[in-house]
Amino acid sequence: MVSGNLSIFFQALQRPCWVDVRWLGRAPVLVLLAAVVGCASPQSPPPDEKTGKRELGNWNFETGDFTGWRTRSTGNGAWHVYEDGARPPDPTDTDPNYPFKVPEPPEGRFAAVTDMRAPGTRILYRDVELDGRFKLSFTVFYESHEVRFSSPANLDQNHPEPNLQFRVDLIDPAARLDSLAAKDVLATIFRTARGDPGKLEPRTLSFDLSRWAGQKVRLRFAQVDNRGPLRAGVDDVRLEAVGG
Ligand SMILES: [Ca+2]
Repeated sequence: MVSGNLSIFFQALQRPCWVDVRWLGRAPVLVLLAAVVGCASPQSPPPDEKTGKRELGNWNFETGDFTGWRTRSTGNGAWHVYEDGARPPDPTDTDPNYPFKVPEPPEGRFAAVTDMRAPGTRILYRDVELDGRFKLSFTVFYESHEVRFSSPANLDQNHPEPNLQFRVDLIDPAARLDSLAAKDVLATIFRTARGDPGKLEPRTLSFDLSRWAGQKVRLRFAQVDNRGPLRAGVDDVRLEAVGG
């Protein structure tokens, strides 16, 4: 009987939360427990306790797509949601001369990554209404097959000189999406620079957004390459309320 109940328990764990009521007549305690544990599994993370925004907004890409986000690409390539670091998310959009191999999604099942066959600029972004003081955090990684990073003051893959960069900015939502003008870029949270190593393992960064409390800002992840693939990734973006 114990093993039977355990079987029901583990079956329930693998089912969507909403079907567990079927089992109530047989093992109510275990099934209710399974429902609670199942609902709290890593594939279904709870919303942030303070903001309630995380799951609703797909900040960690666990819907398996870009729900809540927007992307824009020029030239070749794009941002993709992926779940296997050794398998290109779109086989038609990857350079076979530089096989796709990136870290596994740093959090949960899915993350976002750029992939490409030729020069391009890929931007992933979303607007955030900061109705209070928040701390932003996210995880980034990259892998370049051309280790000489170069960051001219534009995101143009047609720039005549090498343009190989990955950067994360807070920008004015009214600005041109690819602007690097000082009046448009409110803050640069991360950027590659000349001399950086060609590979960055997943690293979590945080940044205080309190200065923009009460405003709407645009979070922009931008990656450009015109001298070989630079695959850049992001996951687990969080907004957490700070202070009282
Ligand atoms: Ca994730």
